[in-house]
Amino acid sequence: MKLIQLCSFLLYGLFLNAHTTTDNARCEEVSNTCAVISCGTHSHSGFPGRDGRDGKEGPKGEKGDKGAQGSRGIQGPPGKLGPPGVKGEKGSVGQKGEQGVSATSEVDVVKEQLNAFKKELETFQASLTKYKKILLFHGGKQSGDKVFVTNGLEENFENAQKTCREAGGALATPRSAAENIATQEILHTKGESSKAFLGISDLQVEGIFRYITGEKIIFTNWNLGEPNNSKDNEDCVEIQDNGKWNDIPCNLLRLVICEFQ
Ligand code: GN1
Ligand code: CA
Ligand code: CA
Repeated sequence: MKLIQLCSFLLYGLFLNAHTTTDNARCEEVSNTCAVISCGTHSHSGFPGRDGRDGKEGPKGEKGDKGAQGSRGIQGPPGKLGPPGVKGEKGSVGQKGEQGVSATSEVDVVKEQLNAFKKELETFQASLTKYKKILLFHGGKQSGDKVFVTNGLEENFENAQKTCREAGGALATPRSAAENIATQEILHTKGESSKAFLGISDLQVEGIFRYITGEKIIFTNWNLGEPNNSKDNEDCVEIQDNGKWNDIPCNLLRLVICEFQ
């Protein structure tokens, strides 16, 4: 505002002195400061005015050319493992190894072990034969590998079974006519009409007799009309002095005959 006021003031002064002075210096002085001033009289052309103000900002220019490559950035993290490379060439032959243990000496070691085992087995068989002889000496009867023997006592089925198991054997279980005869011969050593339990019962399923091991029986020697499950209470089996079998109640007392093999 002050500059405009000054210009207006000076223009007014020029207008008053325009016809009285020939010196244009003052006009020139003023025109150096004001935007548009026409100096001099109407009959003479004045000094050229000053340049105008800057125009409005022009429209956005076209995209410039691609700049020069920037400086190298810092190293990134390591990438994923690449695919396996091409197989390399075959290496040179290695050094000769130490001499191995000969195959024949290994066989010899096994042979020695086998011979030692055979000797142990022979010793064991000898002692078994010895104990079987002792059983036979005590009234035992042999059939095949089995030896049947009694302790001379009468017990119920459960206790008779337990007695034989604790002695390392099992309740007499004849699986053939020969074994049945051997069992019958034990009875004869205890006098007439003696009877003994066998290791057979139908305790699990009525009417289906099985060995106490759970297997189905493969040999029977039932008396005529047996087993009859008399009074619906006969699940154990006795062998009578004639060698025949009869089902009886398990709580009755019978001679204990065990088998060892
Ligand atoms: C005996 O006593 P009785 O007849 O009910 C036997 C049964 C025989 C039956 C044969 C405990 O029964 O096992 O099947 O004779 N009972 C006993 O006649 O020995
Ligand atoms: Ca029965
Ligand atoms: Ca019966």
